[in-house]
Amino acid sequence: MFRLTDEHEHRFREDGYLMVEGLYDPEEMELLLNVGRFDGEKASLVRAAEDTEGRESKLWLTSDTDREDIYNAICRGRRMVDTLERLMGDEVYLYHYKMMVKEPRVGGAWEWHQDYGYWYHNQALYPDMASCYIAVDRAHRGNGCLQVIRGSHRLGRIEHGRYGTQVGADPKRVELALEHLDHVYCEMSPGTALFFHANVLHRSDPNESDDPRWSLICCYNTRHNPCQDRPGHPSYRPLGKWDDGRIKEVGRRQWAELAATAGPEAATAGPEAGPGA
Ligand SMILES: O=C(O)CCC(=O)C(=O)O
Repeated sequence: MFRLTDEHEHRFREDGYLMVEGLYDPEEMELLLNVGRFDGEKASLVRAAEDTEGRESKLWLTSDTDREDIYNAICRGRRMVDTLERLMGDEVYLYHYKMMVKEPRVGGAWEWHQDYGYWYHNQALYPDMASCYIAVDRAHRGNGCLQVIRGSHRLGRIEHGRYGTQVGADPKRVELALEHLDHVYCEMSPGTALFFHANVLHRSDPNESDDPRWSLICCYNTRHNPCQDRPGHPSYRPLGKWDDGRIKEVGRRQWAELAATAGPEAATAGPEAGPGA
């Protein structure tokens, strides 16, 4: 069971991120991957995001907190929420969560940006927001793992503009940051989580490998931070915490229901079908 220490808090304050290996166990990630792959309802929300070379990543995004599903069990779980509340020094609520899928040889890149570079335009008053990137399957350099600039959350908000098809941080400021700060590739095995501050500069390369890259990114705002109330980017609403045991309890039930209606492919899904296994 993960326990946040003073040293973890110190690292998060200094680096702007904290990687926790094995925050989620193999069964939790296998359930999440299987549910994600066969979830027809979420499939109807999927949109493609194009990079500057025309390569497409797929993603769905929602702020739904009403359903009893594995996504909510993770986003509301104490392991996640208690950790973020300590790192951010306040009560947090769910801003949204999204599944990001980079398919083999197809999934595209994300340009350098800060999440607050976007959320600032939702009238979020402070950058006191953070996310947790969960590696659902293995993320490595070849399939476009997340990259961060260590300590870049202390640079303040950088101007963002449209560069090609994506909105990204001013490339001159990024270049300057890279002259002085470390560029870190976050290679992660399934179940590893990366907590990161909304002002951390991050990006990722396209997926040039035969391995898919699935990740669930859960994004939170702090209670003291007012913002516009928009679909997918809500203002404060209390987030009831769930016990972490519900991830497996709800996930097993959801997967059993999906597998029963999903056809023969689902019957072979399991550890050996998971690309990260
Ligand atoms: O999934 C990725 O590689 C990048 C995602 C990202 O930067 C974001 O959602 O803000």
